[in-house]
Parts: sequence; structure tokens; C-alpha cells
Amino acid sequence: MIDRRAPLAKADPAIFQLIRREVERQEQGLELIASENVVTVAVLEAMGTALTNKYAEGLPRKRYYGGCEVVDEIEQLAIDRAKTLFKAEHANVQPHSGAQANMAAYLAVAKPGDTLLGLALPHGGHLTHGAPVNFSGTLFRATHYGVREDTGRIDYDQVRDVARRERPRILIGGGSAYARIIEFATLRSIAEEVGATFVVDMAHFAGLVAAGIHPSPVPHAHIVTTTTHKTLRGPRGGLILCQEAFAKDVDKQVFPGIQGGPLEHVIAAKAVALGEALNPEFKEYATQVVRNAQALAAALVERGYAIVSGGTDTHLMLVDLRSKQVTGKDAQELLDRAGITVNKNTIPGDPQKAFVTSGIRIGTPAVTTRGFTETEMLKVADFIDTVLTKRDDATIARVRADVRDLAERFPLYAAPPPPSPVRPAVAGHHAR
Ligand code: DSN
Repeated sequence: MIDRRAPLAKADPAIFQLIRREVERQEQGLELIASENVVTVAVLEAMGTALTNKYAEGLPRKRYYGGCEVVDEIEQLAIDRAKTLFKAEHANVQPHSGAQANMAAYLAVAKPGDTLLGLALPHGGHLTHGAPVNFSGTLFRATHYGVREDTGRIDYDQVRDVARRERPRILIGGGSAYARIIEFATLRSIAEEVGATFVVDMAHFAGLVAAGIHPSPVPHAHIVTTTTHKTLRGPRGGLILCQEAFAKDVDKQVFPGIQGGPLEHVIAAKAVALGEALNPEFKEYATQVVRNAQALAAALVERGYAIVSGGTDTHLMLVDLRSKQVTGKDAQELLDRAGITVNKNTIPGDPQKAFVTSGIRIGTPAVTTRGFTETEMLKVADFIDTVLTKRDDATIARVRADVRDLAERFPLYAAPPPPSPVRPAVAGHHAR
């Protein structure tokens, strides 16, 4: 018999223990994957609610199901907060992910077979910006621009040349491993010149935009897409902002175009996170994220590492490991063994295959949420350098112990006694 009221620990001990192990992994290690963060207990709580029971196809006050009066209010709050936070004319909070936000945005302004122009994946772009293995590269005719090898920065002259030649229907700004501020006004002027719609995917730096410490693409782009879980520090999901003129088409493409029922429990958590980002404290957080990234980049340069483009304006950096004779794949594995999580990443002009790579991408959103400042970033640089230089088991074990020691001084959530897999830390709570 299924006991509907049993807590998870009792109802499904296998899953409960695995969740507990994952929370411990997060507590004891250093999360340096640039696209990850640590949500607040309030965001977690909103997600784990009975809102998951509700079907609500449609939009607030225009639903295909009864009983939507409460979720209407929740979704409307999320929409209003997104519009306020990003000073946008329209927001759709339903995309289940950034990839689906991009798909809906493209289909709102282009037809299959039309041409897209985006930053190439090996130059820091994203799969959904026209990679051949993704819907964006199979449904559409994808063309690309890149970064200059000498500067590591987007070559805007090349963007203009390719745009004039290819006449894209959509020009995409944004990337997944691009550390510099993107010139939105320049890209918009190129889009205007060739008659393209300008779409910015700000998934990576949305939190910095929300905090007002990074230029906003909203005044320049016709449509802006984002995830909600990276620097924005919300639940895993997507969001679309656009000018009023595109609102109907965007909404129609999200539903019924590519999605069914919205995930109202996730939308509630998005509303909570957007509310947190409206809090002045979020600006301090985002400012520290960038300071930490710049401190880490400078410390790695001092230790002989090359950073693509020489540094960062944002929360992430791309480390070129060629001078250290270690591949991105090996570096990722060595660091993983020491409790430091990064991802291997191609660098512009990478001689290695995508599964090996010559670089790693490092980001500071998660460790900054824990409370790390420049002081801890210097320790992190030492950990990384020690592991990648020495590479022996004894050194890795010693660094792993030091990593755990440092991590435990900045707890995310307290030890997880049943029934709840996570509980807020009470004393010494550094999470913001
Ligand atoms: N996978 C994400 C990242 O790591 O940047 C983008 O979707």
C-alpha cells in the first residue's frame, strides 16, 4: 500500500539517500561550474509544493482548465516581478528551460529553414545558437561568427560581414563561455542593417543584469531569453522577455507551440527568486561574483595560466591550459577528485576534440553565494594550481581535505536529518 502521507525518507529510502548524498557532495565540494548556483531555502520550498498537481495550460486568466485562480496569481506575480526587474515590456515565465525559451523565441520570428546567425559553439556560443546537433542547427540554416584569436573577443567586423553575406532572419547575441561584455548596440545596428530580428540569450549573465552591474540587452534586443538558475539564482528553468510587438507570437510559441502545461511549482520558485533579485542585497552578491571571478583570473595568470581574452568582465573565465601540458578533460577529472567541480571547454582555435579540449571554464556564482570573497578565491587558485601541477594521489587527497575544510566553513544547508533532505543552516550561515 502506498502511504500518501509518508515522508520521502520512509516512502523511498533509496531516492532519499541519494538526494542526501548529493546535498553532501554540494556541501563538501567547491562548485565552480559557471552555470550553476545555490538557491535559497525559500526557492527550494516553493518548488517542492502541491502546485505540481495543477494543470494550467494557457496564461493567467486565459486558461484551458478550471481551478486556476490561485496559480493565476502566482504566475502573474512572477511575470510582474520579471518585468520590473528587467524593465521589460512583456515576460513569459513558462519555458521549462533556456533551450525551450530559445526555441520559442526563434519560432516566434522565423520559420524552419530560415537563417540564424550566432556565436560559434567552439568560440563560446551555445548549442541552441545553431549547433548542427541541436534543433537550432537542424530546423534552421545556421551560420556563425566567432572571436578574434588574438584578443579572444567577438569580432564585430566579422559579424557584420557574415550578416551582410548570409542575410539572417535572426541575429543571436550571447554565449555560454564568453567572459566579456557583449556590445548589444553594435549587434542591434547589424541586425537593423540586414533586416534581422535581434535575440539576446542572456542566460549566463542575467543575474548581473538584474543587479544593474552589467549592461542590459533589454533596450536593444527585440527578444531576450534567459535561464533562471545561473547567476539569477532561481530554480532550473527559462524565461522570455520581449517588446510588446512580439508578445503574442512569443506566448503562442511557448504554448501551444512547443510546450504543454506550465510547471507552476517552478514558476512559484521563479517568482521567489525574482523577488530576491529585486532586493538591494542581490546587487552586493552580483558585484562580489564579478570581483571573485576577476580575483581568481588574476591569481591564475600569476601562476602561469592563460585566460582567453586576458580576463573577465563577468562571472566566468575560460582557462587555456596549453602552457600547463594538461587537457581540459584531464584537468576536469583531476579537479573532480579533489572536490573541485569545473567543466572542460573548448578554447578558440582548440587543437583538441570537443570531448578532450584544451581549456576549462570556471565560474564564481555558487561559491559567492556561499560567502566566498577574494581571500578565498586566492586559496581556490592555489588548490587548482597544486592539483594541475602535481597530479599525484597524495597531493590530490591533501587538497581534497583542504577543500572540504574550506567548504564546511561556508555551509549551504545544515546536515540533512530526516525527513527533510535539506534544512537551512542556523549558526554560521553564510548563504545569501
Ligand atoms: N549548459 C549550460 C552551461 O553550462 O552553460 C548552458 O545551457
